[in-house]
Amino acid sequence: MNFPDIAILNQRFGAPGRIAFRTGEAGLPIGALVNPYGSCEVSLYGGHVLAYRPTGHLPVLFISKQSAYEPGKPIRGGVPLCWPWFGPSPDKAQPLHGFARILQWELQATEYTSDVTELRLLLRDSELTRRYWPYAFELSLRVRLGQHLDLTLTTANRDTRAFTLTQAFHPYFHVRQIMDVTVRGLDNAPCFDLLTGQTTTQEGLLNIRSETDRAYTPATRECVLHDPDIGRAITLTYTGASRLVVWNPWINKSRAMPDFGDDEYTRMICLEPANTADDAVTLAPGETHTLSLAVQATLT
Ligand code: TA6
Repeated sequence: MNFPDIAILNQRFGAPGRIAFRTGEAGLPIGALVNPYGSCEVSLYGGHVLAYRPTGHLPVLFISKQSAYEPGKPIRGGVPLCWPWFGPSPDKAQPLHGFARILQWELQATEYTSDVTELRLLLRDSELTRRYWPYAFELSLRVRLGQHLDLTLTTANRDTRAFTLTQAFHPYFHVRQIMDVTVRGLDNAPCFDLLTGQTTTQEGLLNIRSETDRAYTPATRECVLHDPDIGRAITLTYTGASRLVVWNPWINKSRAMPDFGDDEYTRMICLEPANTADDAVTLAPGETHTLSLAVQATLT
């Protein structure tokens, strides 16, 4: 995979003290955004937010110490983008969670004000993408670092045919101890358990006590992750999707994942705004759809 020249990226898109590009693990080009409210890092490979740290906080996102950083493999942690399918591909023969997170994205623009630092990336259809999915599209990601972290993923149908997609932001949040955290905002939400195939209703706060892989349909597009050990609440507010998937691999699945430490399940939880199969998005030629997520951390 040919990565862009870092010196040229800094010359064209850098801004001293605010935006800088560097070579990360395995030579991946990374954009580092800074402003008075915090910092974040974005890999151009995969359009992948790797890190987010508000000023005065511990890191908000989790990255596995055993993650792969090589073309064709997703980075394990941060905010993987699941697009144009969430989960297995319709024909079960393509990469899990789509191809957007395993391709190199184009850097479109950067800008900053006193309060916000922004980076915009673009993925267009190509001969390579058409091997996975036969449609013309433009997929843009906007990362805005301000008093919170704003992610915006916009799909444009550039084809002559309609297409249907499923998608998700798949953030891995860092927690001190999974057994101590709770998730608020899912009370009374219908819940489809992907492990059992059963549909239930969430009663009260969500605790994680075993492998968890559930798609909730909450009444509101907001939930709060409470971590009493860190003394922090992380609020997720999202639009463009009606499902929230909650995932923790727990012990056995952790041991089965080569790019994930056996005990790393204790220090992460995925809370994923998603258009799942029963909430898929169909776009006619020329139509667009936006999935957005705001992440705000507050000390408690
Ligand atoms: O979001 C839940 C899920 O679909 C799980 O079923 C599991 O596959 C998880 O995503 C991990 O996905 P990844 O591709 O990051 O290993």
